[in-house]
Amino acid sequence: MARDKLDRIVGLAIGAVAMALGCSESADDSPSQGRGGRGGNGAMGGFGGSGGAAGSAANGGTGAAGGSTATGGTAGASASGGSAGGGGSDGSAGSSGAAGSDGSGGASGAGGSDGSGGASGAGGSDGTGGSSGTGGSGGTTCAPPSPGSSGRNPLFTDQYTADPAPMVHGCTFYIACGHDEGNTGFVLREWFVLSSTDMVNWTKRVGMHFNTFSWANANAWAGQMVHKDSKFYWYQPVNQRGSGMAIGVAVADSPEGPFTDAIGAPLVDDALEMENWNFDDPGRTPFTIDPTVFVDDDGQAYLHYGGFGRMVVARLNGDMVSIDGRLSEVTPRGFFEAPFLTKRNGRYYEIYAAGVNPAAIDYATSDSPMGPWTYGGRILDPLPNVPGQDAATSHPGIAEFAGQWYLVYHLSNGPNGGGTYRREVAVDKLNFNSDGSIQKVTPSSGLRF
Ligand code: FUB
Repeated sequence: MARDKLDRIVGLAIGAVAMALGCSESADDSPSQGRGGRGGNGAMGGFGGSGGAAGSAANGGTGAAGGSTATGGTAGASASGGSAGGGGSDGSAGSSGAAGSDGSGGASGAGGSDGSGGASGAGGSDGTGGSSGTGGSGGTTCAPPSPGSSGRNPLFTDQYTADPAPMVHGCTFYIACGHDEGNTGFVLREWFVLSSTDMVNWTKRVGMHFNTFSWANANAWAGQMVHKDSKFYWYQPVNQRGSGMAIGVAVADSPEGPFTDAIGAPLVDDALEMENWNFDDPGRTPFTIDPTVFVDDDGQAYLHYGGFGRMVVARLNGDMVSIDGRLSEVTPRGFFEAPFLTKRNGRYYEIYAAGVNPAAIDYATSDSPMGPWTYGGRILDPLPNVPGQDAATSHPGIAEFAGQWYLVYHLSNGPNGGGTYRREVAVDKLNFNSDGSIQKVTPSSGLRF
């Protein structure tokens, strides 16, 4: 069955991934700072995105709006007593809420900050003043890294880390990644969660093992964790026992876990793909690896995945653990594997490993999360080979934190031995041009602030 496809891929023996598969040592391996806060009484902090609407209770504002990346929450507009406005914006205090409509005075809204919820709205100013706000959904105003501080690349040298995917939640920058334990082939059995609140000091802990999925028996490859509705979903490619690579999803109440299998079966596997495309040969299906999930401003989530030059796109249902409709192949130019989907200023960005290994990092954009994609350019050149090592795979993700975008990727030629199967996660700043294009990144020895 799907093993045929794996064998076929191995047979191709192109690129380091194919080679790696062929010599596997073991049978066992709103980016935009979250969602916009809701208006009204919400006590939960928003984590960026668009500002939530302010409360608009008749008797006064009921709280500040959600935090936003760029814009404060909107003002209250109740007939009596405007509500507080002003979500915390990205890196700056939330703006004041404008006066409520109808002349009855809006309150000033304090900015949400640090996820602690918007401050109370003051009373309306016109007799019918609004009562105190009950705490808006907080904006996330995260402190930027300290000026003069510096980090180091790779982030860790005590263990090998690979396939990073960033997630900013609250004021913590998380990186979900794999744990390379191989030498002459891929051996990945567990995933790490790396985290930092200052981009300089990082912690590393095991987040999950592939055996969280009872139906899996190997290959804890490149996954991504996302947040939606107070749950954390970790989409992971693993080897499905008796079959080939498949994508599972685990869920937890915290990025720290504990994670449990959300379905008890794969979300996507060869069987689903064959049914989707009416294939009778699993060898015709796309390579079911490297899931990326993006939750859009309206709550709609999208799953992309794929490898060996074929990228699949699909909508997820609201439960985050089932596919809405059909899978489609909509592959950006040059795509090889490792897609990462995000959004900035209304434009969708697909960042991905491009070209047969050694891979570069390229990107494409679209006005739809389902594509089609317009090639954007190169972000990261293939890492230079080092004698005795190689730099085969590349694996990217990008996220914004405290007003700065970052590229996470892995080195294969790090200072710790390196090589295709001993990779090390690194972070560098990523900058956009005014037209939305992405500037190239030069790998550094560490972040400087
Ligand atoms: O780590 C195993 C595979 O290597 C990943 O799934 C790919 O993205 C490549 O990095």
